Amino acid sequence: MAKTIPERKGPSALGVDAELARRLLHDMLLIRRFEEKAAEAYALGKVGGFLHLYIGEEAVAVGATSVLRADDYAISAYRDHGHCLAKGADPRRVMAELFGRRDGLSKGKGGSMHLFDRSVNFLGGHAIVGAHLPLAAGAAFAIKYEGRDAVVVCYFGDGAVPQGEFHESLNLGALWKLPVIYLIWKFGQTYGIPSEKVDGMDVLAIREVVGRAVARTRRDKTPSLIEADTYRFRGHSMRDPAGAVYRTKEEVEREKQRDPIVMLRERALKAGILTEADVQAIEKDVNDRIDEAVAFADASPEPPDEELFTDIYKED
Ligand SMILES: Cc1ncc(C[n+]2csc(CCOP(=O)(O)OP(=O)(O)O)c2C)c(N)n1
Repeated sequence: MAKTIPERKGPSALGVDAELARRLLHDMLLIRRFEEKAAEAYALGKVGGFLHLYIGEEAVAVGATSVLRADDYAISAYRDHGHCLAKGADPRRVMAELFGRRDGLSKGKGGSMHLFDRSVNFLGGHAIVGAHLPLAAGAAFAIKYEGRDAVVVCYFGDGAVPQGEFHESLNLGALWKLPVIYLIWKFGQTYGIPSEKVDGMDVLAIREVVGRAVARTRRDKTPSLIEADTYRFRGHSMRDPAGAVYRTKEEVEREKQRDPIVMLRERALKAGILTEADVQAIEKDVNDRIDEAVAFADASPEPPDEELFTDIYKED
């Protein structure tokens, strides 16, 4: 059997064989070396204007492109060399563009931030933060209008998130069901404030992340943004008690494997922090209190009609 790289934990179900591993490594290295050379050329005065490097972030472009087809599209911001090369542009023509030469992808008229290669469906390099998000939606709309099944991958940094285009484009994408994947290369903060993503099903991870944010917010008087990745087991409301109107029962059952209560219980038992007897005592205590709450509510009388006109915060 062919050797495979063990899969990382996570949602990916893709196997990685030697050929794919070679391709991924090759494409990432190509971008890395290309940019090292571009930086050198810049220092030598061969590249005019701006030059934003992508070094260290190659995995995003290469990993994403590796699951695209040739008829799919990519569009990016000004940090675009990696996305353009990964999509298959000729490195010679990309370098020539950086140098402002006639054989460049945009005939030397665009430079580093304005690469464009129709032959590989790379829709640009865009210098204005957030400006290409609606273009991605537009390209996706065209695909849908023409009845094709291609997709658009739109890369951008988290700096675009506070821009109106971000909200407008994602909203239109959702409403019109456009085939576009918005991929944020997150480097630091979202909305210009400290932000973190956390597994919302892991109570200990949430303690850690929120604990950090509370300390920072208290100390620096700055807002924080936390994205807790969760899964609600029940429906939107009791109109959908089974929670299966917009998702399948199988999906819900699968996600229940991540039940935060079960996970904490198992971890605590495994680590010997709690015993079975402790867990049973907790369960009994909780059940008693809930039974008591129901009995209390059952025993409480209906409010009299005159209560309709009283202020609950006023002293009797
Ligand atoms: C509308 C707009 N405002 C400001 C700028 C100036 N600008 C260039 S890069 C940049 C930061 C963008 O950060 P981010 O999107 O997170 O990408 P990163 O550079 O970190 O990869 C800004 C504000 C711009 N190009 N466009």
